[in-house]
Amino acid sequence: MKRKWFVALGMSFVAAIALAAGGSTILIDDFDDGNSDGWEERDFSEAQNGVFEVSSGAYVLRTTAPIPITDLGVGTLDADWEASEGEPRYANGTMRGIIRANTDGTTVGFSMRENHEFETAYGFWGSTSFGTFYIDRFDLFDPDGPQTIIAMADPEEFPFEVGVTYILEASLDGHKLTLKAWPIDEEEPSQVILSLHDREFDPESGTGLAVLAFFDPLPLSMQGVTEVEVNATVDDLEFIPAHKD
Ligand SMILES: [Ca+2]
Ligand SMILES: [Ca+2]
Repeated sequence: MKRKWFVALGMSFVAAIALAAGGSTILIDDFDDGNSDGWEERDFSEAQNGVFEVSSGAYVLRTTAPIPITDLGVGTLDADWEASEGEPRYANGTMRGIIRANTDGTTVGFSMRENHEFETAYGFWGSTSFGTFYIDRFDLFDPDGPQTIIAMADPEEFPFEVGVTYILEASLDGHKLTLKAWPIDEEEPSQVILSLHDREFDPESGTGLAVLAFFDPLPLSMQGVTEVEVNATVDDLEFIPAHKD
């Protein structure tokens, strides 16, 4: 017993050093209570057949039938974590969790610094149709279209594949954005996959954290795909503030 206690103390000491620069890790949700209380679930697809389920202690966002890739809402199923709304500590930091695309065509990941008045956000995604990870800026009222992809990884080097479970780390600190991801059964890499500066959305622009599933119509249409059944799983979501309060 004594030894176990000693080991546990050593572990927490290591964790304390790792987090010394920022705040303490905040559990967003592990869904082990079997419900999605605290999440506002919204189906932005035209098809309107999306469901949000907590099954086997994880969160599943899926459409109940294939939907055409011409759907103007690109099959978007959006779950907003309500506790982050209007809380400045969530504007800078790392959102971390498990993601998996369960069907070909599904894109899944995290949206951060969401603003629900102007409908703006940064997004960090794994896309089965691009076959890799990317970061975008979302601005619903942008005349050139709501989505601007601002960084994309090389699918040869950093593949994102259907049925594979990854850990995704999406980070925002001021105007620096990074994305790190790796298959859960592999060792964590030392390097991030994507890193860039973007000045479009300030930390003051929004604080909302969300998980989303949708599809990317452009690569799908180039592949001759006409419809997608969106289906993604997320779990073990947490947030590490970039700065102490
Ligand atoms: Ca869980
Ligand atoms: Ca719950």
